[in-house]
Amino acid sequence: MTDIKEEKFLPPQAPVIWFTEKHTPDCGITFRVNKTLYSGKTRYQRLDVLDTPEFGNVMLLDGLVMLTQKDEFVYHEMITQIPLFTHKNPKSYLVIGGGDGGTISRVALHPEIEKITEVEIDEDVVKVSRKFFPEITSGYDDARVELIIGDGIKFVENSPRKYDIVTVDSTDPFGPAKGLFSEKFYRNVYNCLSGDGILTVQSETPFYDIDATKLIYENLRKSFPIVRVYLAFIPTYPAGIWSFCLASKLYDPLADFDQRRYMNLSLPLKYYNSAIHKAAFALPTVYDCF
Ligand code: AG3
Repeated sequence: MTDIKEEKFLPPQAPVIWFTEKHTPDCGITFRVNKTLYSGKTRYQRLDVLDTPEFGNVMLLDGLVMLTQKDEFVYHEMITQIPLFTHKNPKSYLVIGGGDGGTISRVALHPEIEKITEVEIDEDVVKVSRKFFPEITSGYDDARVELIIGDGIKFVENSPRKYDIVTVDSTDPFGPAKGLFSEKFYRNVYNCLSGDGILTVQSETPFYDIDATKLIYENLRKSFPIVRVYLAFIPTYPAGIWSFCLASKLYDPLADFDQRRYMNLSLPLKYYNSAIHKAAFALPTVYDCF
């Protein structure tokens, strides 16, 4: 029998700090924290950046995990590459929200995109992200990107321009983002899209509360003829399984997947590929309501 090593029981050198986001009243996710890098209150929300040993820098909005350096690529690739490789000839892209830059940076990988517009309500999210997440905010330096600090809800009410793809990269459907999930907002987005346009939105985890995802899906169905739910594995979001909705006027994400363009471009992606494009739309039996 080996001796139990005494060092194991010595007190640690530095205080051990842990952060927990509760996903339900009865469970959550916990990170050990090296240091708090930023804490502040913006005009709209509380904003924190934590340095963690397992996930790198972690951004919280109102105490909820928005992204981590280690797994942000899954969300940002899946919300952008699925519509980009479904649309036949995408040239213009509108992002509502997405102040951390992860979404526009993945859109900017595409040479066929001529113009990327981002409408973010909270300028502080952009500034803090540029400082603490430099590798995902590089898109802001791309000449095709235009950043508008403003309210996405109002923007789509009055936009004279049409876009080939719109992505709503928002927080959860309460607080400042609530209006970004309504039937009326989706109708306005529909009107901002060109005749063969596509919208993608993040639609929460179906695992704890399927009704949240269902409501988003049903609100989209009121305006769009084609709405498909797809899933991705995101370790730091509630339940680790996350849903997105693709709403489309014409293209079907499976029938119209442009695999040839995907192969030809050979972009530096880490999660998305041809097999994932198709597999992401396969849903577990309990979610067959979509
Ligand atoms: N937006 C969706 C994050 C939702 C996470 N919810 C939570 N942790 N309760 C992410 C923004 C990334 N650009």
